Amino acid sequence: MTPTVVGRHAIGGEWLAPRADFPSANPANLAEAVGRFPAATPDETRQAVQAARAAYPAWRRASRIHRAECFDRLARLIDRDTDALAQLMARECGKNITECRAEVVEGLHMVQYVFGTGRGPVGEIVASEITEKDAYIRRKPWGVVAVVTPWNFPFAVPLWMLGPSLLEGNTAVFKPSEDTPAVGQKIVELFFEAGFPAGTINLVHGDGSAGEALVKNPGVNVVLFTGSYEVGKRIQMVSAELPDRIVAAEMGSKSAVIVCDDARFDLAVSAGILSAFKTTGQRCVSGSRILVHESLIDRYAKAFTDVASRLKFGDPLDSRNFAGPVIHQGAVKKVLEYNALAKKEGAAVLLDGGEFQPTPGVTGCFLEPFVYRIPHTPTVRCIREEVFGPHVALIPFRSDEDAVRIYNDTEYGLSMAVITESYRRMRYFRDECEYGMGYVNLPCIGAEVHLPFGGVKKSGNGHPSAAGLVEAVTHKTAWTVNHATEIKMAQGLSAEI
Ligand code: UN1
Repeated sequence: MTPTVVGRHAIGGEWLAPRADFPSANPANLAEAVGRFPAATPDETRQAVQAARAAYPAWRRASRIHRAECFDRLARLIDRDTDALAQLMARECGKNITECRAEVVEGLHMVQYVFGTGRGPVGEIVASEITEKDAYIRRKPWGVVAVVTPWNFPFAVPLWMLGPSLLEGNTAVFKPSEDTPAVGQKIVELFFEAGFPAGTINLVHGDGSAGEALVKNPGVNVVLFTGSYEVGKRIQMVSAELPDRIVAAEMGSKSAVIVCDDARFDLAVSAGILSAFKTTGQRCVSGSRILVHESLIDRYAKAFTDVASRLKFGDPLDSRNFAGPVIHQGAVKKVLEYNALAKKEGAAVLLDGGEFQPTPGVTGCFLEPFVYRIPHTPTVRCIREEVFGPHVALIPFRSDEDAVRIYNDTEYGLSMAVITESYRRMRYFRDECEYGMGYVNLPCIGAEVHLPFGGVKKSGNGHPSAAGLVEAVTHKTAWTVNHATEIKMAQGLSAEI
């Protein structure tokens, strides 16, 4: 029996275990508590922000290369602990162990990227109107960054955010999802072991109310958030009251794969399956809509349904399974409600996924895939709203213009894939679809950390995460130096007194 994790906040370099307020359950076996965690009181959250503020001046002044070297040590620790981290993640968020390992690697890549870029430029030198003047654009940190992260990528997404934030000289208060607090706590343990100074990274556990107290604290300069549109909107509204608050939000999606009539058929089926069902459809980029040219849709529907019906959903620790459960019983209920809605809205059901238990005597949050076909030009809710589970619509289209119109007809715009052999088509979809990440002849999932990650419309507010986050966690300053012995002004302004 694996020991249960004792939940602790980390404030100013101290570990505090004030109470055990809530459990973190294993979604594949609800009887198993992965750990018990304290929910931060408003006072504890305030102390965490104060600790981050207190640590900020010294951390900002430290050499950027020194800060980067802390990430080098962190990378070695992640590499050392890959298996243990993947196991903990599989138990706490239910993702298959193979995906958990890939996620640890994704987090490691971010840390390595941050270490590498630590020796890179911090700004640029630009021209000046005055011969004797040098002009620089330099990036400076904002101060304290709040990192509020989801359960579906409990390791990589926090590192996407903490990496660029701390490298640039900010300090952080991290609130992991209340569904994956043990993985969040483990991240902070590794930062401490890597030698990040006390207070540079602080941890508070809790649900939305801890998050709300954190976001309302005026001592926080930047909020980095990945999660639902509703929470992201609330963070932006609260932040609008604060004069120098930056919010970088990456929110929901209704991502899609577009299968053109010239597609390589087997590749198109694999791209659809991986987009829809990896992580049990619980990536923010999951492709819950597969748009298929009408000339192919009957054949595609048959092949897709055939593969989907054979996917094995089961124990996350068994690498032979394709994917695991959904995160909790609330998610089971939500997906089943959307399955029912699709039926009510006239969908032709191809696979009627319901609840099931792969292991006799063990209760987990398992769902079979739900696959349905919807008629042309639909206006139904089930293909516009985010479901976050193994629920996918196959939708026919007649022309490239028609596919773009259907693709763009949601309030989201995160990721899309087009399956085609034509470079002209590829370019047309690239320019006309609304998205942050676009893929050709690939699934609409699987980004790499050195690329910007984010979306448009209800999917994001224009500040991508991963490598793109440097834009949100720093501000640009202009710095001009006169090398003449008298003053010379720009715009021909007289310096005579
Ligand atoms: C998420 O979907 O919440 O692009 C993050 C991907 C992963 C990250 C997903 N690298 O699928």
